[in-house]
Amino acid sequence: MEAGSNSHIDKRLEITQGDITQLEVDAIVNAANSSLLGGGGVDGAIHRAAGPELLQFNKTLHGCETGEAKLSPGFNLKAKYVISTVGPVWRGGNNNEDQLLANCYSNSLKLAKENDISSIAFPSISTGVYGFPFERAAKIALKTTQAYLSKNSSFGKIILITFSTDDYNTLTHLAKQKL
Ligand code: AR6
Repeated sequence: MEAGSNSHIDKRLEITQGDITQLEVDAIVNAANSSLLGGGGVDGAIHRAAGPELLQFNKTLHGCETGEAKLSPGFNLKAKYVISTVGPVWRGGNNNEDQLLANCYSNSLKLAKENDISSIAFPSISTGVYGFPFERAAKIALKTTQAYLSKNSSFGKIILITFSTDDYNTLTHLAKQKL
């Protein structure tokens, strides 16, 4: 699949490939660490694109627990908001990683709803530095977001964005299967 591909799984769930910092949505989700003060990967990219005000603002949030989510303005991003969530570090799969990852998606969506956000983009939380196997994480992302959309008929759109083409192909393949 070429860069810039995208697929609509249903009218309100889109899978795409690229850089989350470029998306024009109400909120982009950051795969942060518990300090909320920046890092590498998608976190570093979001802080660079949002500008130093994001770090200054996040200092007022006093961190975030694994599976929880916190809201910040988008500053220089096209997105109005950044929702930071902290994914679980993969420790073999028997340490509540699946539930904690599902919580990242559902708590981010809960925060979105509370703040009149109706379009949101998620990166593949925990699947980089934190080592969560991509396919297992992708199934959780699909299941949680699809369940949310089916219960929230007025929510606008969820985008799942992957950075690599391989991840994009895996995610679209899984999305076409019945989970
Ligand atoms: N747009 C979309 N996805 C991206 C981008 C981007 N610009 N950059 C990377 N990804 P990671 P984690 C993908 O490591 O595993 C940070 O240092 C990447 O290919 O960013 O949750 C934090 O501060 C991968 O699929 O997040 C934490 O310390 C996915 O984003 C720690 O890493 C997540 O990879 C969090 O680790």
